[in-house]
Amino acid sequence: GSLQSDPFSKSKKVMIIGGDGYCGWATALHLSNKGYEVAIVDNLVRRLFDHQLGIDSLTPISSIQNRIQRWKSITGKNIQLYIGDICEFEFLAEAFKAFEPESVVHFGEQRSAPYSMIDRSRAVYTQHNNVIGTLNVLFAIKEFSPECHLVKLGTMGEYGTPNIDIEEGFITITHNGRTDTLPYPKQASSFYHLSKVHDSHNIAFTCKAWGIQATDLNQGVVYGVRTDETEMHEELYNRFDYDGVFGTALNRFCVQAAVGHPLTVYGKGGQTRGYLDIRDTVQCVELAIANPAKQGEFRVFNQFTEQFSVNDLAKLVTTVGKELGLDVQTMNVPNPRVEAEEHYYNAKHTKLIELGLQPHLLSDSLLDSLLNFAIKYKDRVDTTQIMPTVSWKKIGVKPQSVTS
Ligand code: NAD
Ligand code: USQ
Repeated sequence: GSLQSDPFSKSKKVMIIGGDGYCGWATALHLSNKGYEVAIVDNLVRRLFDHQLGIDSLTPISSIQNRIQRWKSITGKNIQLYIGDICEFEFLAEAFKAFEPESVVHFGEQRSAPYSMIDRSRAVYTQHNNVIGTLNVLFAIKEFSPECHLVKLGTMGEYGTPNIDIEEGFITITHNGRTDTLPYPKQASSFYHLSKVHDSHNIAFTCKAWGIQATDLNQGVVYGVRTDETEMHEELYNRFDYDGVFGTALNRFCVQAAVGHPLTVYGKGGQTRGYLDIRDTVQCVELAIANPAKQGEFRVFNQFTEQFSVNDLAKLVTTVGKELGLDVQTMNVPNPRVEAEEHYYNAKHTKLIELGLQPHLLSDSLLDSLLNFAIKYKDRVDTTQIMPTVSWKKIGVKPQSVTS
C-alpha cells in the first residue's frame, strides 16, 4: 500500500531511551520539532549521580516534567514520558506495548569513563546497567516490535588508538591467502568503553540470529550546549557537565577558561579523538532514523566531524579566550588514565556525510559563544570539582566516596 512505499512514515514513532540526558534531551526536542511522535524513557539516574557525587550541571536544568510541559506550552507538541529502569524488563515491556515504537534511539547508559573507574561497585554497575539494559531492549524489540529499527549510541572509544586507520565498523583482511570482512578490532580503555564493545557484540549477534535491524553510532566526544530547540526557553536548557567525572574535554576547557582555572591537559596531551557539535548529534540521529538499516542488518557509523588532540583544544581555547580578555593558562596534570599520549589517529567518518550530514565544524565563533555561555554561568561553578580524582590504576574493591 501507499504507507509502505513511504519510508518516512515507517519511522514516525520514536522512543528515546535516556531522553532526559545531555544528548537525549536535545534529540527528543529536535525530533519532536521535526514532526516525529516522541516518547522519552528514563530512570533519571543521571540526576541521582549528581546528588551522590555532589556535582551539578553548569546550567540550571528543570525537572523532566517541567521540561515537557514547557515544550508543550511553546510548540503545542506532546512528548510522552515513561519513568523507569530499562534493566527491569517488565517496565520496558509495558513501555513498548503502550507506545509501539517504530524506531528506538538508545542513549540510556552510564556514560562516564571515570565514573566506571571509581571502584569495583561502579565498574560492575556500569557494565550491568549498560549491557543488561541493551539486552532487554533487544528482547523487547524481538518480542513486541520486530520491525523496529534500533539506533544505539556506541563510542569511538570502542576502537582505541590502533597504529592503522580506523574503518567504520568493519575491516577487510587477507590472511594466509583468504579474505574476509570482519568486525574492526576493539581495544577499549575503561570499563565504560568496554561496556559499549559488549553491547556491539550482543547487537550484532541478534541482528544475525533474530533479524533485528540496528545502527551502532560510534560517537566521538560531544561539545556545545545549545540547539535550536533548547534555546527557545530557559526551562528547555540542556545540562552542561564540567566536573572531573562527567565533564568532557572541550566543554571542561571552556568552563575552566571562564573561571580562570588552568586548562587540565592530562599527560602529554597528544591524545587524539573525534569530536562533534551537539547540533550534529541530533542531525546524525535523525539521518539514521530516516534511512533505517535493513532487516537483519548490523550497521556501524562513526559519528564525529573532526579530530583534535587535547593540546589542539587547549590552544584553540587559549586563543579565543585571549580575544575575550581572559588570561588562559594550561597545566599538565599527571594522567589519571591509562592511555596512549602520543599516537597515530586517522578514523573514517564518511557514512553519515553520504546520508547528508552537514557538519557544524568547530569555529572561532562557536568557541566564542561557548566561552561566553560559560562566562554567563560562571558563578555556578564549583571550582573544587574541576581536578580529576579518579585513577585508572588505583581502582580497588573498597567503596570510594569521591571528594574533592
Ligand atoms: P547522560 O548521562 O547525560 O544521559 C544518559 C541518560 O540515560 C540519563 O538521563 C540517565 O538517567 C539515563 N539512563 C541511564 N541508565 C538508564 C537505565 N538503566 N534506564 C533508564 N534510563 C537510564 O549521557 P549523554 O552524554 O547524553 O550520552 C548519551 C549516550 O551517548 C550514552 O550512551 C553515551 O555513551 C553516548 N555518548 C556520549 C558522548 C558525550 O560526549 N556525551 C559521546 C559519545 C557517546
Ligand atoms: N582529557 C584531558 N583533560 C581533561 C579531560 C579529558 O586531557 O580535563 C583527555 C582524556 O584523558 C582523554 C580525552 O581527553 O584522552 C577525552 O576525554 P573525555 O573525558 O573528554 O572523553 P571520554 O572519557 O573518552 O568520554 C566521552 C564521553 C563518553 C563517550 C566518549 C567518546 O563521556 O560517553 O563515549 O567521550 S570517545 O572519546 O570517542 O570514546
